[in-house]
Amino acid sequence: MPSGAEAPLHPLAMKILLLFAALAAAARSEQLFVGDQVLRVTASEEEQITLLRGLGERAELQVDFWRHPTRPGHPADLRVPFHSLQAVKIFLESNRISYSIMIEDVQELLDEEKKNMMKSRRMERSTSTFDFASYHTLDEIYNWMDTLVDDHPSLVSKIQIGQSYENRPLYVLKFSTGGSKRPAIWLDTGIHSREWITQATGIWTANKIATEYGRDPSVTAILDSMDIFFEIVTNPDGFAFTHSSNRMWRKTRSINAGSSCVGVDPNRNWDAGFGGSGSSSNPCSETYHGPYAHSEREVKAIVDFIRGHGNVKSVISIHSYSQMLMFPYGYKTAPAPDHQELNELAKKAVSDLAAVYGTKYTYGSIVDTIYKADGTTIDWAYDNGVKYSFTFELRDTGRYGFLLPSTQIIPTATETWPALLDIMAYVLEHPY
Ligand code: 0X9
Ligand code: ZN
Repeated sequence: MPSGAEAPLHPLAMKILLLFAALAAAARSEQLFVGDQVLRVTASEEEQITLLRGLGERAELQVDFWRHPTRPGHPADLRVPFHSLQAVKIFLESNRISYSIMIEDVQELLDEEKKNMMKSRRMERSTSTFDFASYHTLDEIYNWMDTLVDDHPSLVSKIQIGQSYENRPLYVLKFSTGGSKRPAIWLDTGIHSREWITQATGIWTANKIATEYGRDPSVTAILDSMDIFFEIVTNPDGFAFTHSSNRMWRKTRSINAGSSCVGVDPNRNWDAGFGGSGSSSNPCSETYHGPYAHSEREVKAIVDFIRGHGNVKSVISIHSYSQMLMFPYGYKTAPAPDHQELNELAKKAVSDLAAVYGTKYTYGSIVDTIYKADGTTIDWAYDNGVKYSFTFELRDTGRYGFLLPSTQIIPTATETWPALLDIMAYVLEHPY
């Protein structure tokens, strides 16, 4: 066999492997999504939007809003469990709300995802290399971080900024060529655990930063004067849970007093318009803001780190999906004092992103581009003196949503890279 080539697995062997995986999943009480569909729903008038929001309030239906309804004509994506499909479809039809089926069977995509991870693991074992084109578990990612540090000891180090609710270490990769408290750029991926394309893009990007230093003049200039801090698995408890129990988990895993529902939305937990109408006070909601600002250890650790550092110039927080590049504010409609400048920079970044494969991003303030959202990372950063605060929503626009196939990891990371470089190079050239 030529080196690097994979022995093809016999179809029957693959079936048996999958069967074992399914049995193992059942034994671990992994949630299955057999027959669940993702519906793309487009309201044509304001009243229908109110009706759609009402669907989300009906706890028994367990509708999971992958993308929330915003304005008439703008689609919302709803994951509807098999048991409520009929009721939801009848509801939509009787209210003349048009919809189409984006994902026929969520479990089929999950099976495919599992199969690809198993394939990649065999490949990694035979070649002893890390597969950037595959999704990985928390342990695999944490191990990979050590490899990156080992391979680039004079550039990359690993620091721990705290512990998660379930006591997992919160690791940050530090890229630095020296100095102390140099101006810094903060990057985070995976604060919403189910947005797997973001952690995967984070891994590729961190590797790219390490390998391009000394080669790419732009990366070299950035790291000759600034440090980069990169938290790849920002919500490790949630991420571990997406692998072990529920692939669709978004929030943290903290226990809520007086409720059987678990978790806080870590992108509603920051002290920036905390607790307003762009978040929920219901612990069962996917946008639950938590009992108080920075209640989540995962959030507090970053707050303390950025405050303690004192010289962070840019915060870039990476989510999926929808293909957007946004800046403050999300909690209010008033434009940020730096709106024009941030808008120009976003415009350039999305144009350079599109130049790679033609992927189109929209851009603007959070509230103008997507919806009102209180207590988000970048609003907090901006209000705490970090002028260049941006947030990405990576691929796609809803064909696969949070279940983006791993074949799109490298293309997604590759096209995002010039946009990130634009922002970082701009920060370097515009000290403030
Ligand atoms: O609702 C959110 O937190 C973000 N969308 S997501 O599907 N990733 O959950 C939008 C809020 C503002 N955008 C970002 N901070 N990325
Ligand atoms: Zn998100």
